[in-house]
Amino acid sequence: MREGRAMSVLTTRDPEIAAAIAADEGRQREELVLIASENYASAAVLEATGCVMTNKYAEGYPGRRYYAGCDHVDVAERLAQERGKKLFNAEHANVQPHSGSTANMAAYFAVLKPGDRVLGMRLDQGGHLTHGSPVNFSGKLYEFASYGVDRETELIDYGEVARIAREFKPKIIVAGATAYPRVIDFQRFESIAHETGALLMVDMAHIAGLIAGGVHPSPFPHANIVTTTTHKTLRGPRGAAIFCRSGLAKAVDSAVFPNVQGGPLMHVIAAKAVAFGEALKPEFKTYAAQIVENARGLAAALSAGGLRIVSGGTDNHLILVDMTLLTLTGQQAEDALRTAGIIVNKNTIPYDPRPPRVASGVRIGTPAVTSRGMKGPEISRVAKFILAALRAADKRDELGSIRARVAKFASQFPVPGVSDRG
Ligand code: DSN
Repeated sequence: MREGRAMSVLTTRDPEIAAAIAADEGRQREELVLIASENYASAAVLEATGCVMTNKYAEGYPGRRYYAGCDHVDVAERLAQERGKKLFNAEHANVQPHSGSTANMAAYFAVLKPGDRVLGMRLDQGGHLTHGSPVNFSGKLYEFASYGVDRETELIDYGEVARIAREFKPKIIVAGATAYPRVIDFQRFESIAHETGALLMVDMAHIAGLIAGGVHPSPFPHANIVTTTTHKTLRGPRGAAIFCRSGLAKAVDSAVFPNVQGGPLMHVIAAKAVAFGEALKPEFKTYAAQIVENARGLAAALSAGGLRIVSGGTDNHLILVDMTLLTLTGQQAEDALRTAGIIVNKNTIPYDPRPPRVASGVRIGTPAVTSRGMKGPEISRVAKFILAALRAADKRDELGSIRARVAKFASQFPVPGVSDRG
């Protein structure tokens, strides 16, 4: 067991934390993790994340650090950079951002001045806080306009993107989403950016693993800057990276350090290198294709069970399910599913009359269950559990008995990186 030695030390020295970690391992084993942005990192990624490189200060970049003793962390960071560039066919990689938000902040700082105009996707139709929400630094520092999806098709309205871009004249157009189940046409975004004199930034955090696996079109070479997290479909450690064309390399690097961050997390950078290496292997393509096949299978089964799937289906790792037909809110659906051991998040649907804290839908993703080895037949079981829990939303006893069945079912699948060595 990977955790054997480390956990025995922790169990003795800090039993409270050891117990909390063990309990979360149990939760991850017994529940169905269907949060679209979560995944299971491999044993190798976990080992690197927990390694001694956490002890090292390495402000700067490989070969030009502000501290001595960086030879070995330089090896790790160079490997992460090289593997990341190869994986995404990018000219330059910065692997230091601690999170998706700091990656987006650094990307903006690299090319914008405060007050500059940016066009991004509406948060309530699938965007992200850092794409211009007024409660986020992005909406406070820059002047944002936003585009959304068509009311009928629930697909990105590229005509609207072009219309707004022509009028608003943003310095950057941001493409990328956290709750959009369809292919994003980066080539189309590029031509709109080109026509209106904007730069194109792509936030590929959710779909990076699908792009790496060749099952979603790549933002390269269409975008000027591409940001990503490393822990979602990519299955790496919690963190982020920025890729860009060579011409922007200097601006991006100095935006990350020293502008936004100080010392990089070298243990996490080592783990990013491991994850990029894993994603370069041929079997990652099979994994990425299975994520999408599972999401499509889940959408079809839930639709056959009477639920409305936003946009009629999915092309990627997630589905948005409208709970209105069941007369449940997104919050009620999330609660019922959680009680049954099925973990999703409530989510607004396009043109949602309800606020985000209540919402009318749930977002369901397949990356984590795919990492546990689930395929078609298991996804049918998952859909049956979901439908049963939603129909029993106000019956706690029934939800409790579904929870027991879910735990028995889920426990048959190893938790990657913990109960196996995968
Ligand atoms: N919080 C992430 C998600 O769940 O989509 C985005 O940062």
